Amino acid sequence: GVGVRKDINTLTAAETTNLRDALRRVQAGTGRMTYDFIAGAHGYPAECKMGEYDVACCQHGMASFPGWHRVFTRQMEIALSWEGAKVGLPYWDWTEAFTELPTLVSQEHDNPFHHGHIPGKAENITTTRAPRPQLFKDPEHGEESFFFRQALLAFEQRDFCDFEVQFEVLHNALHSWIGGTSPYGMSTLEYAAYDPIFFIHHSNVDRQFAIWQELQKHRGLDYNTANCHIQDLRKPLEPFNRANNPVLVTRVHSRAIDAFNYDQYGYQYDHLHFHGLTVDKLDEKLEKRKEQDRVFLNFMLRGIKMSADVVFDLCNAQGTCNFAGTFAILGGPLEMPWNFDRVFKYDVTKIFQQMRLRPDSNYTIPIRIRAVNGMQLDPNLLEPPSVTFVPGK
Ligand code: CUO
Repeated sequence: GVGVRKDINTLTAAETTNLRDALRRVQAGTGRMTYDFIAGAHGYPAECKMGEYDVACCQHGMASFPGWHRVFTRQMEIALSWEGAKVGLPYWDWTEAFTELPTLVSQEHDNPFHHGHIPGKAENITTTRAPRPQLFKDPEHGEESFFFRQALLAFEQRDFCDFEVQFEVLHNALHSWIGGTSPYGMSTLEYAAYDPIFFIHHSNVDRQFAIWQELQKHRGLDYNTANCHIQDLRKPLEPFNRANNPVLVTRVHSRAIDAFNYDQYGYQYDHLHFHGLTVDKLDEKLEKRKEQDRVFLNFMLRGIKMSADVVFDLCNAQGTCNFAGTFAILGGPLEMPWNFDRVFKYDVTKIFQQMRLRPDSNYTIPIRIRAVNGMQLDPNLLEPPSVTFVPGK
C-alpha cells in the first residue's frame, strides 16, 4: 500500500489507534511477515555470512547504510499496511525541540510501540530504554544543539559519501542516547530493531536522506546515484534479495543504488521542509554558514565491534581543558567490517573562538571512549583527529 509518512506530532487519535492495532498484529506474528522475521534482518540472530563467520546483515560504517536502512524501514511499513495500517510509518524529527519521547512510543499502558520481545532467548526478554539525560538537554540549545548542527553539516555535503558519513554518525547518537546502558535496546546493534521506536527513528533518518536528495536536485548535482563506493552500492542487499522475502518490490530492487529512487517503493513524506524551511531556503542557510571561517576536527572512523560514545576536549598550552564535543559509534560483536573512506567532520569553531585559539596555536585534543555500559576504553582504538581550517567564502 502507498504510505504517507507523517510527522509523529501530527498523528490524530484515530491514526495512533490504527497504527497500534496494526503493530499488535505484526507482533502477534500470525500474518505474512512477523516482527521477528523483519527485525531479525538487522542484528541478532546474525543471518548473513562474512567468509565463515555469521554476521548481522545490517550495513553500517559504509556507503550502503542509507539504502540498506531505507529498504529495511519499508519492510516494516509494508508489514503494518498488510495488517491494516492506513498511514505510513510516522517520523520523529528529533532535531526539533522535545522534552520527552513521543507519546506513540512512550505510553506504557497497552502500547505495542513501548517495547518489543526478543525471540530465541531462554528467558522472556523484552527491550528496554535508559535515555541519557543529554537526550532531553540537547534540544534546549536550539540551533546550537548537537542534532541540529550535525544535520546541517550533513545537508551541506555535496558528495554522497561525504554526506553519508555525517548522516550515519549523527543517527548513531540517537541510538546511544535512547538505549543508554540498557543491554537490550537501541544502543546495541544486535537488539535495536526489536524496540519499535527504531522504526520511528529510522523513518526520520530516511527523511533526512530524502531532504538531502532534494537539496542535491536543487543544486543541480547527483541525487539518484553516487560516484563513490560504486561496487558496494551495486551489490544486492541481503537478506532482502532472498526468495523468502515476501515483498516483491524490495526483493527485486534490493541494491543500495536502487534505493536512491524511493518512489518505486511506494511511500512518501507529508513534506520535506526542515525546521519550517523549504529546500531552497534551507540551501540558502547552508551557503550563508560557509561565509565564516570554520575549524573542523576530522575523524577517520573504524568499527570497534561495540557501541561507544566518543568525547573530546580542547586543551590550551596552559593545560586548561574544555569539553569540545561528542558523537557515538553504533556497533557490536556481530557487525560487518566498516569501510568508510571519508572522515567524519566535527565543527569546533565555537570552542576555538571561546578559548581564543587559532588552528596554528598550541593545543591538544584528548579523547575518551566510553562503552555504552560505562566502561572506559583505550582511546587509541580511534586514530587521533586531524584539524582543518576552512576559510570563509
Ligand atoms: Cu542499523 Cu539505526 O542503524 O540501526
